[in-house]
Amino acid sequence: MKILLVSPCRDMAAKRSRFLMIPQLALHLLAGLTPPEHEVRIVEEEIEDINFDEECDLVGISCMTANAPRAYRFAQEFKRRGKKVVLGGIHPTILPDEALQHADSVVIGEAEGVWEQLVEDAKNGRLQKKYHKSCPSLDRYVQIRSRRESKKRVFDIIPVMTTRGCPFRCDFCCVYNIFGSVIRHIPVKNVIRDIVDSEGKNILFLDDNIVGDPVYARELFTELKPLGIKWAGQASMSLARDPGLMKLAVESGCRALFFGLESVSKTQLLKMRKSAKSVEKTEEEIKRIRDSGIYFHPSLIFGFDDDTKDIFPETLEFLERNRVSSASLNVLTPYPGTKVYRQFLSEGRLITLDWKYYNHSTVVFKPRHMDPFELQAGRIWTLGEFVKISSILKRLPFNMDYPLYHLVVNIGTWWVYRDDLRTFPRLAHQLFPVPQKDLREKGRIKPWTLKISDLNPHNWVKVQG
Ligand code: B12
Repeated sequence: MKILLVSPCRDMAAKRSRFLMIPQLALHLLAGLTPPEHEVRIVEEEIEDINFDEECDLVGISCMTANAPRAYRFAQEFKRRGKKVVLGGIHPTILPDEALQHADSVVIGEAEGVWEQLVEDAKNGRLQKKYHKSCPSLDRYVQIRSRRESKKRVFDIIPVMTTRGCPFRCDFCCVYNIFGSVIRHIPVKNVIRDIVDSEGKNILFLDDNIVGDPVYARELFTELKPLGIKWAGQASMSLARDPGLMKLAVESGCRALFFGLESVSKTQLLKMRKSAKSVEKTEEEIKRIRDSGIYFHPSLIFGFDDDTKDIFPETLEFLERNRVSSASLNVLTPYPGTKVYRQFLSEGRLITLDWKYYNHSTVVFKPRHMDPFELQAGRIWTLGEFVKISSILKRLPFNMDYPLYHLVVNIGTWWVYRDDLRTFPRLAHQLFPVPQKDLREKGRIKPWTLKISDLNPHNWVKVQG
């Protein structure tokens, strides 16, 4: 059989350059799991257009929530041309019946333990509607040859996942729906073999928390040391409380870590089921991580029920005070399958069920202490203030270990901000028509002359008064 594996982008406007693209690990894993008698081709829409007439017998499409509508359209196009289509990934796992309205079959959860059977069934014309194996073993070594064959990207970053499952059941996160809440590992020897086989020198670990199991992390970092690679990943702040492990991480090639800090609000930090003690403690931990030589990139979320408009200047102050070089500034997104989704649905607070807006940067619900327009504007305002030349330069002397990276990443964020500011009036018109109308009537917001000062939360009282 000829199998085509596809990953759609969110929308064509969200298409990034090949320059920045990281290969989609799920598709390469599927290729590795496929018995050798079948021919597999991978198409990542970010770097190659989809040809619906391409000759193939089975199409596998991977999607998250934000790109599910596009994945569904693709599935229908392929089906119309007589191809069998299977959907997989986080969104079809959470809403398999919705996905089945567009495809012949759905894989719920991980592909390991079901993909070979599915391919065999497709070959014999008896594809089942749903395939699922809960928490499959990850002990088998899956050789991923396609990673080297796929089109080279400029940075040539190799994605690797060493663990699955997350014990923190954060109200806003849906990861446990797919990987469960018990941490499972790929044996260290297989991870090392995979990295060596990939011939990559820049590794991106996709684990939700690379130090989630410190015993495993210690073994992994020790084995990584002789490879001479550089790596980045995601970790929890608990790393700062284990200096030995942090040192080992640096020695094994760790250069940058992404931390889900989530909020700088004291109430919110303490409320979340994470190990945070106080904002001051968190700041000490940030310093320790940075002093060890690891680039610190926090991810923050605006729009929790305790957040007022003060959260925006508070976050900006926090980032500048701690001389943070870069940060992901997101809005709370009630992904299906999460506790916040169920809460907002039952409280009638969801503004839209169009999944394309469920992307971490668009407000799709009514916040408790702001209106949706204000939350959307506040995020863009914070982003804009953070990437102002004065702020970039103020933070530069404290990021002199990587001055060029600091500048490049901030300029990149400035482009994101500029795009968000440009699309804001259209988005506001589509999603929050009432407040925008109010504001327009008051002569404050003219979409064609929108300026960052219009989004300043300090001006909102004036705007509404
Ligand atoms: C790496 C990553 C990214 C990378 C993707 C790079 C790349 N090319 O792969 C980048 C940084 C670009 C990214 C972007 C985004 N991401 Co992201 N990302 C992740 C992360 C950390 C790992 C994903 C991964 O590769 N896992 C490893 C593979 C092996 O697992 P997997 O994809 O789930 O695949 C397995 C199964 O799902 C299944 N499977 C998957 N696809 C298919 C297809 C078929 C046919 C079959 C049979 C099976 C199958 O088999 C695989 C093996 O078992 C996850 C968190 C997580 N723990 O998964 C978040 C996550 C997937 N991302 C998320 C989000 C929200 C986003 C963004 C919207 C964020 C933003 N602000 O823009 C964007 C959207 C990108 C887009 N497509 O438009 C959310 C998704 C939530 C949701 N319900 O949709 C997650 C879960 C993070 C979170 N905790 O909220 N992301």
